[in-house]
Amino acid sequence: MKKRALISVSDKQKIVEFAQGLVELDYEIVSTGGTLKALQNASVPAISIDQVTGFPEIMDGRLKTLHPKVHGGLLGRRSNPDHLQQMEANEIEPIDVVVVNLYPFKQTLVSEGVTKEEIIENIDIGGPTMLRSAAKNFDDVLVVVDPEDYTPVLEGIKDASISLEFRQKLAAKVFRHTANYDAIIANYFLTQTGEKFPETYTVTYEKVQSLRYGENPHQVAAFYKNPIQNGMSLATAKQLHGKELSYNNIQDANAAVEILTEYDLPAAVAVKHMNPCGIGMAESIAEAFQLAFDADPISIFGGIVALNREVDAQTAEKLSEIFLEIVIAPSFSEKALEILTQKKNIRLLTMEMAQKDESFKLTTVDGGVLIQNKDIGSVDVGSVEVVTDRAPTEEELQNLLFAWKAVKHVKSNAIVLAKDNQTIGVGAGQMNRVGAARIAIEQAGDKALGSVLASDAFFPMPDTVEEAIKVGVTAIIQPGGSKRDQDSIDVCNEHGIAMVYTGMRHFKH
Ligand code: 93A
Repeated sequence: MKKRALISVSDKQKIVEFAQGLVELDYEIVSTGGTLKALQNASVPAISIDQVTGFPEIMDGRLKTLHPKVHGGLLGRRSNPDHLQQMEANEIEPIDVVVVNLYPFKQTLVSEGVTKEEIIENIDIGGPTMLRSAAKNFDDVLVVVDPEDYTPVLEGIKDASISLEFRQKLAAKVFRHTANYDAIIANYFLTQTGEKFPETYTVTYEKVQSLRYGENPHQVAAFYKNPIQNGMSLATAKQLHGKELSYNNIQDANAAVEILTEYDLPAAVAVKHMNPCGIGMAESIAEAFQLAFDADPISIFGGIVALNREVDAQTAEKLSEIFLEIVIAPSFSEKALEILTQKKNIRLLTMEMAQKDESFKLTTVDGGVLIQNKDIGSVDVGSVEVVTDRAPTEEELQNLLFAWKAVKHVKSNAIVLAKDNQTIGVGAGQMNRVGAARIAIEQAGDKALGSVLASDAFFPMPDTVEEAIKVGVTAIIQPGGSKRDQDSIDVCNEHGIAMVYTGMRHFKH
């Protein structure tokens, strides 16, 4: 009796060659509707699945292969006489090779203008069932889910070199694949029903690349992407020039673009160790970068610069004067590229910088993960509350909001000093608030006179306000909510300082 291969694939690439190869190795091919047509069009001999099942494909293809003649042929153990006897009694012929790839659920989900009905129809039931049956019986059945395996499988059959280990590897691939497939479907249903935190949380990430090392050279690392995330993502950013991204590069670049999503006007940010060392906003992107650079011309060295407008030649000239790890922007003008690509070591990336939907952030702790939605909270002119005798001037208010957007992205405890749409001092990641303020103030130096201050969380005592007033800060923005708020307000009032509350804090640990 001829050996049998069942082929049922959505992605029909390379399938004709593979099937032809099996025919040449004396296999009989059984196929479902679309696959059969593709094979017949290419003159590859094949019979239809209904010839095996004796049952038509019905319900628009929802029922094609879900039949005991198929699953008996996949699950029956060739080494078990009872199974063999039962197969014979029920006229079940063994199937020796199964080639299946599934309805493109993920691609359908992220395609534009797709309807719910189309999404649901792309949930493959028969395909995973065959894959799982065959994978369970990997001893007897070769199961091929990945087109990359077509050639090795053909060659292995040809020279009879297929080992049990190889079969089991193919089976493992199947269970990984169907688990991922189901997880994506489950996540889709969860988002549809609004359920955020189910009893178990399954996330499937797909490998983008192995990284040379992690945060340090003695750590191993890889980059995985969320396959169904739309919009802005480092995983889909386009690299135009330079060496491969490192682990730290990816984290820093991500931090940089997240900061930029806060600003609508042309803005530039320089990031070091995931904190902004300079942010500038201006009429043109060249001016914005100049501000970001001048904010802290020392820390920017070896940093990552992100810009939210096309990089033009003028900006490129300026960028090329310093050593930078990465420049990332929505696009680069031709001239800008010409200038920047002369630098061998700079990495140039393009990426869309629209704010990400309501995606979740995962943080690992030993033995588990913490999940929360992203901090997409923001305030505007209308939602801040003036708590001092003096209200901020129009200009102060603009600067306060600019600084507030910046401080949200600085590691807590965070203090930012700003003036004229430029950060002039950033105090990050200190264990006490006044410590962060001191760092920001010291960095601002003379520029602190007439600046504004933003604090990511409330002042537990008035010491930060006192330090700020000493150097000439004129207005302060903070969430409010401390037991000792009044002490800070009193100090402000004594000195004619304006203070506003946001009612929202931005811890970032
Ligand atoms: O709708 S299904 O879940 N019902 C089935 O019985 C079934 N059997 C195979 N989808 C089913 N398939 C899938 O059809 C395969 O996984 C494959 O993706 C696709 C191939 O269909 P066609 O050969 O008609 O293009």
